[in-house]
Formats: sequence, C-alpha cells, structure tokens
Amino acid sequence: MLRFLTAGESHGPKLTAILEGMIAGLPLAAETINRELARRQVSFGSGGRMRIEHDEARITAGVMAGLTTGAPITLEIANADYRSWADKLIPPMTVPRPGHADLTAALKYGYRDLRLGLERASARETAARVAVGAICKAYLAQFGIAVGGYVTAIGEIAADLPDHLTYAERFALAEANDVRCPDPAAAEAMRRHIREIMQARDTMGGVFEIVVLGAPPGLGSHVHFDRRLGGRLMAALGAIQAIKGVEIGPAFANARLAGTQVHDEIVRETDGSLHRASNRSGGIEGGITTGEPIVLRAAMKPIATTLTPLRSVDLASGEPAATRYERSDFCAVPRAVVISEAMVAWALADELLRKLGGDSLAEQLPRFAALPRNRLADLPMDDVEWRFGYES
Ligand code: EPS
Repeated sequence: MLRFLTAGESHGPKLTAILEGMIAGLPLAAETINRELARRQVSFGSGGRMRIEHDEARITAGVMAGLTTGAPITLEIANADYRSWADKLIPPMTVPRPGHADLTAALKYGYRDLRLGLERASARETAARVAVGAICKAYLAQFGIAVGGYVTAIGEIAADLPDHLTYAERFALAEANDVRCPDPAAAEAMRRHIREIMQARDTMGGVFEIVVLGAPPGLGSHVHFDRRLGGRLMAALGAIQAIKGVEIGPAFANARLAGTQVHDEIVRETDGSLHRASNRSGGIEGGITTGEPIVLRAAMKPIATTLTPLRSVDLASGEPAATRYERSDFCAVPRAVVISEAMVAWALADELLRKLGGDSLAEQLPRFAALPRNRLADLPMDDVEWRFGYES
C-alpha cells in the first residue's frame, strides 16, 4: 500500500525519497519533517559529520497548499559535505573494514574500489528514511497513534526503568538528553562510557526500545506469513544499518519462563470491555495487534569504522593490512532510535492504510472511529455446534 524508495550516496549531492500510497488531505509542512531530521542528528558519540550537516527536507511533489494530494511525495535532503567531495581526487580504498559492507558489496557488485559500496551502505541514507517516517508519523497522529523510543543500554551500562514510568514519560525523559535515555543517572553513565570508548579509539553498540501507543486492535493478520505484523515490524527494524537483533516484548526473557508466567490474561471490566493484565506479548498476538502498546527492542552492533585498526587484507596487493580510519561515529545508538521510529511508523502506516482503505483522510477518519474494539459488544458469538462442511 505504502511504498518508498530512497536514493543518494553519503557524499553525493543529495538524498532523495519518494513515498507512494499516502492518502490525500493530510496536513503536512516541511517543518514537521525537519523536526524529526533534527532529532536524528542529536547524539553524543557522533563523529564530525553531524557538525557539517543541518538536515532539512524540501518537498518537491505530492503536497500542495499544505495538504497531501495522494500523488507520490518527493523529498530532497542536501548533503552539505558534498562541497568538499565534488572536485576532490578520491584516494583508492582497497582495505575492507570488517563489519562494514566494504568486502561483501565489492564481491557482489564487482566494485574495483571499495568506496562504491560504502557510499550507499552508509547510514547517511537513513536521513531519507526519517523524512519518510515523519510523514508516516503525521498520518498516524491523525488517529491518535504515536511512535516513540529510547535507549535502554549502551554497552554494559543499562537504564533502570521502573514499571510506573509511563511510555509517554519515557519518551519525554529520553528527549531531554543526548544519549536519549529516560534514566538520567544511566544517561550520565552512558555519556561517560561513550567518552571512554572514544578515548580508547573504539566504538560501542547498545539496545533500545521502540513503542507504539494508540494502535487499534486488528492491524496485521494471522492468515499468511507475510501479513503477520510481528514479522513485518522485525523486518523493518532489521533492515536498518547495524541492527542485528530485534525482539517483540520481552521475547528472550519469555523464552526462559513457563507459559503461565508469560501469557497476558484477559480480564472483563464491568462495562463489558476486555483488557490484558500484562503486556508480555509486546502488543501482538497471532501477527495481529492486541490494542496494547506495541513494544519492540533492538540490538545495534558497534560501528564498524574503528580508530584502532583491525586486521584485514589489502585487496590491491593481496597482503595482510590494517584497516585505515576515516571519520565516523563512535556510538550511533541514540540516533538509531529515531531511525527505528521512522521505520516502525512506515510499517504501521502501511497496515493502517490497508485496514482503512479509501483515498483521503476525510474518508478514513470515520472508518477508524468505527473499527471493532476489545469489548463484548464487538465480539458476538454463535455459541452453537457446527460442522466444518468441506466437500469430501
Ligand atoms: C557513516 C559514516 C559517517 C557518519 C554517516 C554514516 O559519515 P562520514 O563518513 O561522512 O563521516 O556520520 O552518517 C551520516 C552522514 C548521517 O547523516 O547519519 C557510515 O560509514 O555509515
């Protein structure tokens, strides 16, 4: 339903994104997109590039007089750094960095210089995804659906997040510091840790959570593998640079517990509505949203470009060689939160568009209000015996 493409190299003139399938009538200002782009740039542990770029999106198609038209939306983000690359003589790059796409991309595409791979593999491309995600967030917000996130660990430093802290409070606390961690004491420790890592000429990964609030029950489907929302959300996160693990709810912790300790018991309220005593499913059962918050957790590996060299091979000489350092981030986990929010917002917007149908916001708003909810009145049962009735 909702497709997007991005194009552009890390040090080329600009990034371009085209988003196709968004309904008409959605109010959209460049400012809405630029706010998200600015969030993506905030991160303790960034390298020098983030001081060069001041990302702003130009909307060049699909939005007229402040409203989406239903036509493809085109976004452009200039690479300020292009100025220093445009006429530069590019030195050969022949020593692949372990962990980056250098070797795999060169082998696959037959590149005769490794830069051809890294230019597109670079996480610079995620600026375009965040711009697309900002539109998806604006769409979801029309229905009271919010996507947020926060860092829970940088290396061995873990946040302590008490259960009484609501998700909205976590989002707000996370925005208050540049490691995007809602636990202020842990945030300080994380900053210290990142500083140590930088001094040690190394890099560090971490873990973060992405949470969707206000998603109605009934998005996704159990009927086919590629319609299961859990799989779609994990794929959306797993398709981000350096993300190597994703879980829904406390999935790995659940795997160590008995079923009676894991499953979210269903409770009837006096008004006939149904609710869950817990949310260990992470808001998804049978590939379908339950109506509880959708909770995803992702693991980001340390950045592959390290100041301390790693062993590699110079592909030009065939001799063992140490990796050479180029400017890079030391820790990009806080930025990965914003990128992940964007990808989750896109996957969810796609599901909501499929659920609601129609071509304009005016068509969709009443349909959303009429969606079945978790209440007995929306779950009529025949309560009689019946037969399968397949033909024999
Ligand atoms: C990246 C390396 C760095 C990052 C870049 C991703 O860029 P440069 O090589 O220009 O210093 O800053 O990320 C961005 C430019 C961005 O906007 O996020 C890499 O090799 O993946």
